Amino acid sequence: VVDVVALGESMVAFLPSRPGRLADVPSFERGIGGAESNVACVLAAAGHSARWVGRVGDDAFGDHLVETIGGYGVDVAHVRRDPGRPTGIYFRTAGDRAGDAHEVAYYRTGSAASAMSVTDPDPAAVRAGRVLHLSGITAALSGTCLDLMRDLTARRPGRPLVSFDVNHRPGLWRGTDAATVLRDLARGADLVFVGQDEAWGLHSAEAVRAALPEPEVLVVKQGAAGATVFEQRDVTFVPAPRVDVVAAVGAGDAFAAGFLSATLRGLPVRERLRHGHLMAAAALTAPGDLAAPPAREHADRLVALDDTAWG
Ligand code: KDG
Repeated sequence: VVDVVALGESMVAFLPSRPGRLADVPSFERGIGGAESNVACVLAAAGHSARWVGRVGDDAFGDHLVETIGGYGVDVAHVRRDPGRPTGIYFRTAGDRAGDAHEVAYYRTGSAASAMSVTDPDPAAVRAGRVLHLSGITAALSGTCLDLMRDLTARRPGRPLVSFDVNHRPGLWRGTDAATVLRDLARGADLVFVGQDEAWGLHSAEAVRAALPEPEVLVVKQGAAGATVFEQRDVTFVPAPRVDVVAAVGAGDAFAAGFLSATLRGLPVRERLRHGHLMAAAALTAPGDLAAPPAREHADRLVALDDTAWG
């Protein structure tokens, strides 16, 4: 059994050669993006078996994604190739340093991934892991993708542990009530990650928990301050290490991967949070959507530092 299956759309990402408005950026460097495959890549780098399931076009960008994500050691055997639809791509600004504009331009309408449905990709391959990691991005891609998300978050006996990162991307949701859809999907998950800034206008972690009592484990990420976990009757806050942010994109995925890795290893909640923060710190201090994470032994040593080092 594979440790984690991550399902979602991956895209070729075009990263700006310099800061500034998208309209002014003269050239871009190719990278890869995709919240769920980012999680799979970080998990594979941390020594877990991870599978990414999705759809890409039968085109060069699809080749690049499959080869690059496969190169991280992620199982890509169940990624479908669609000869009739293109691989999604996106462009973004450097953003993220205080005062910079943050713009994202998606070219993914009608993409191969938007044709995902309850029967495609292979449902058996999707459900084959100990953990199935999903995100709210998929729900915004098309009606068939939303149906798939509803199917995968339906509570059924024998399903894998369902992990759901809310990942509200306003640019994908024009005209639709994202808040209600995302909250309903989160209700069906066992483990939920949500940023305080995307948490339905609620202003405290406790208020988020009150609005979302169903998931066994709820992680509320409070930006640079840290994150709070609600699990049974316990509430645990762990501060995040202070870092100089180079690019925030991908930090949430890295956090989820660190937390999931520690969960798979059966570690206590404080360590799960620290592993999340540590992987996020690695992503925050690198320009792309995906940073090389610290190796497991290295991460374990950093997590074991005493409270004074962790602030
Ligand atoms: O979490 C990072 C992702 O947002 C990025 O890699 C691109 O998947 C992406 C999206 O849909 O925004």
